[in-house]
Amino acid sequence: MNLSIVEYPDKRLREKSLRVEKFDLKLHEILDAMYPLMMQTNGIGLAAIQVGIAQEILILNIPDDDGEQPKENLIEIINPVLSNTRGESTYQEGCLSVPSFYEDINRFEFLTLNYQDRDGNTQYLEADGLLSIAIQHEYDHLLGILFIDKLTSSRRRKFEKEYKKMLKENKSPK
Ligand code: QAP
Ligand code: CO
Repeated sequence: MNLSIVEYPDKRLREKSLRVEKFDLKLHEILDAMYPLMMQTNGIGLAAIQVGIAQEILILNIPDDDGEQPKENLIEIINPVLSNTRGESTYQEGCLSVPSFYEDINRFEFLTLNYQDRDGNTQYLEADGLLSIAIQHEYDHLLGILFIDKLTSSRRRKFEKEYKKMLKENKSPK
């Protein structure tokens, strides 16, 4: 499967993802194609809608303290349900679908997550720190929400203007 990253302002990023019903080979092929794409593009998290697939699938690979991202750190999350959110934290986020733009975003500090793995088994995790932030960021993708939606309206307008200008300049022939 040859996947590529869907970039803002592509409307597909606004779609709501649907629950996965079948834990079949097709699902495994999607997951197996998402992982190398995320690693090649220097990502730590990727939702299926970012490759144009509107299903509740996301993968995370949070680096260790030494910055390494061994495959053991990979978490595959299907049909997530977020709960017990508490606390507050701010982190400078980015997104593979909004390349080269980073901004401080407020999120919950802690959360718990019920989800399914690639075989349909029920899983549960508790998260804080970067894992918690990454889960919230990717979970938003399933709802068609981007991190830039969380900027104040004035900062958002500034972003729209600058980002569209940047795209235009990058795309124009020399
Ligand atoms: C979401 O984001 C996230 O602009 C994952 O040029 C962000 O992997 C989770 C990336 C912050 C937690 C904290 C962005 C790569 C990767 C870029 C990413 C870029 C190259 C973003
Ligand atoms: Co993102």
